[in-house]
Amino acid sequence: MEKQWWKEAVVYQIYPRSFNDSNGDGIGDLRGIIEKIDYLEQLGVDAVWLNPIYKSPNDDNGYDISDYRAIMDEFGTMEDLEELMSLLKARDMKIIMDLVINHTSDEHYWFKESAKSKDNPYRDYYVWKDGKNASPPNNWKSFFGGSVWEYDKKTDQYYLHLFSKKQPDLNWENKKVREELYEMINWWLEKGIDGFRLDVINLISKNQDFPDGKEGGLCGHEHFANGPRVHEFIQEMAENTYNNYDAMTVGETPFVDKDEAIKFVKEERQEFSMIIPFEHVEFDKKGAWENISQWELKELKDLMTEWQYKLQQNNGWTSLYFCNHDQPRIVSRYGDDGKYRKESAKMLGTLLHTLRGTPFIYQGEEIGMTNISFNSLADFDDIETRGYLNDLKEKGEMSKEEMLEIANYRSRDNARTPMHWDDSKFAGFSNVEPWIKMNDNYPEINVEKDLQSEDSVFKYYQQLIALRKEYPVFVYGKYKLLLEADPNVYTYLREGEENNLLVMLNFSDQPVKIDLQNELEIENAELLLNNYNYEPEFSLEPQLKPYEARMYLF
Ligand code: TEU
Ligand code: CA
Repeated sequence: MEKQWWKEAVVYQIYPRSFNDSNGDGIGDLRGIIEKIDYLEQLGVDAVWLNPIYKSPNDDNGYDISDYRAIMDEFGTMEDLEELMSLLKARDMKIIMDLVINHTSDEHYWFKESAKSKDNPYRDYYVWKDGKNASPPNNWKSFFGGSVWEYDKKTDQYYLHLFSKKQPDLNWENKKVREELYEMINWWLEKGIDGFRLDVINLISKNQDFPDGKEGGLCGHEHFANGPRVHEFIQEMAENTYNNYDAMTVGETPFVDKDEAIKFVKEERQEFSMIIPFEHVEFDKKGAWENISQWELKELKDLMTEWQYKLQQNNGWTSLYFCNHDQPRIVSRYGDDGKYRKESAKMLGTLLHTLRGTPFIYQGEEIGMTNISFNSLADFDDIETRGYLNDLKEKGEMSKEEMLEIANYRSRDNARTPMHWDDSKFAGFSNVEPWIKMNDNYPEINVEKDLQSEDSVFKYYQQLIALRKEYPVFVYGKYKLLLEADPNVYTYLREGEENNLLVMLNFSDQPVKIDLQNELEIENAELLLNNYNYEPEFSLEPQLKPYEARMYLF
């Protein structure tokens, strides 16, 4: 396994809109991030990934870009970004930008031209099709609800948008489009960016027959996810852009299973450093957003394990995450956001930092922030949530209360409410009402309070990051599952050249005893870290407290 800086790094994800507002307009911004560089350094992270900060009408909070080479007005200026970059560099921190090239905004110059007429030179930059008997060209469904086709009266054709109708898909079949994008990517690399997180990058190649999709799941995905030319396009892009730099690339890839994943990340193929897998954040939906299903630890263990084995056998790397700006908060989803909030936050943090891959911490996770509980459907801001709620309303099978419960559990807004810095009004995020409702538990859960507490989640994350730097086994060790059948405890080894790491994670709110006598032949091991304030002696039959996490070295 080749050594790479991005394998050794811990990445901190910043959702700029909700991180820190420096100029009192209720919207987080670049200068707000600059103000918090000390905080990032204190945590010990090596890189930050910024969600899109480019010029955008914000139909999907920056994932609809109208100018790839300009900064969103609310976030500041190019000078602010350059300052942020040089300040990060001075502290040895890398900067990763979001790269959204499956689609643009409908307000991008290319699309505005494209929509003008059928013979406009930019027409083929996007996917335009005739309808079928006054209906859309096919039955594909958008990620945000409804059809992927929007009818345009002026030219009497439909354009394709896998996301909102203000996010038309670029036509990657067109070489000119690809060349324009590569030029733009190189422009950013030349500016000194250390890498990219490539948004829905496995959706760029569509089946050019545009056949109807099978019903069930997101209709049509078999024709637009991992399409016929996807690897050809990615390899062409890689060769012409980031592979000429020491860049980190993270491909965001919905609808990719572990076999498909290898094609994107097998080192020899030179496509991406790593991908963002989805199965472990989808398995509890059982196919539908509105399913609040019970899930079993066994399922999560099996999934993680299959991926870990597959990737290490095939010389491939992955990103590790349990939350981001599209997902609910981790303690509310995989842990306990009540009595054991801090214990479970630390237990999940342990999982994040000890699996094989590059950990991504999502802002607020390091203080154990929880899901929201909005009182009204009108409080939801996210375009995906509103899309799904619309579909549910149209079906008419659910009460408002049920829909509210689901949205509070599932909505992307859970991760998008402002960061809690202290217990002052608006949580130190801003001095005016923020762009989205606050999570009302900020007086109890905030950075200042966490840092003052005996059992700080932040300090535990700090320790995890420091340990990961100290022992190569965290990065390069081989993963091996132990006690496969145990329904409550996730136990595994990382086997390194110099030493081995043993991790035990109790996912239940009860004390649980495990028996490792048939798994391990050791008598002693050194406790590296645990999440309760005591030092458990090493034993092959340990009794774990609720949500206890322990790490031993031997
Ligand atoms: O997300 C793509 C994606 O797969 C999501 O739609 C995800 O499945 C869903 O949100 C889970 O609830 C990326 C970005 O991360 C997201 O914020 C954008 O809205 C989307 O692409 C379109 O650019
Ligand atoms: Ca601001």
